[in-house]
Amino acid sequence: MTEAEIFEFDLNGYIVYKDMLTRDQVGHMNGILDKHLADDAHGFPFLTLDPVFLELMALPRTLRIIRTMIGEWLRLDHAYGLQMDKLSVERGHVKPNLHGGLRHDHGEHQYQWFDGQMYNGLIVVMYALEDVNPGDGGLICVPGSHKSNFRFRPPVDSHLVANPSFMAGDMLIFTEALVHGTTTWTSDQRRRALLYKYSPGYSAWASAERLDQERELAANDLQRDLLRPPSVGKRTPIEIPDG
Ligand SMILES: O=C(O)CCC(=O)C(=O)O
Repeated sequence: MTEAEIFEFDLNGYIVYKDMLTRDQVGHMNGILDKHLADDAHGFPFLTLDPVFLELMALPRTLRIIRTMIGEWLRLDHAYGLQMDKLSVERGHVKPNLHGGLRHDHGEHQYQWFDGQMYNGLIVVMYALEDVNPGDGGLICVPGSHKSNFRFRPPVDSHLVANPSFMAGDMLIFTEALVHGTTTWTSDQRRRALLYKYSPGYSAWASAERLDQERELAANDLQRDLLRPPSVGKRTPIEIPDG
């Protein structure tokens, strides 16, 4: 991460990186998902649908960014996709909410700085597979709330709440220490995003068995390393290739 990116992430608790995926990559992933997802899919598993999704888990450029956020032992904790459209709104799949935020003990949602280095718990890497235009709804957050000293969740329509827009192929990263959630999807277009949630190697939010099937499918050492269950003793850093 550049100094400007670190400043932005520290300031807001989230950051958008443009054009992480090419149009072709987005089209390819959407094609796979179109074949597998029901019309009214909302939250969906996707990692085992095609090798391309484990490759995306191990994208070197992303790993280099989140290494700055959570350190060299980073691991994938869990992943799921989100899809929203008029049908899912009609069926009540999308319940406006804000959640997350710092915990009294920091725990797996930590956001701390020590000696010029940030320490995060669970980090969400969200790749947009469809555009999110201003005012469309979907992901909302309270910028800066990951550093708040006061436990408070404003209403979802508060002036404190942002609804970041970002385009298909872009990546948004936020810390779960940020107060965040979802608001009603208002666009005629579909929302579709892939969420990869990474943790420091010593920490787990989801149970480690949840990734057993992915461990069997891992195609190389990097993917296997990222899928290791949480531990401390003798844990080795992730080796991130160039590219
Ligand atoms: O993107 C969204 O709509 C919400 C995501 C979320 O709440 C989460 O990742 O914890």
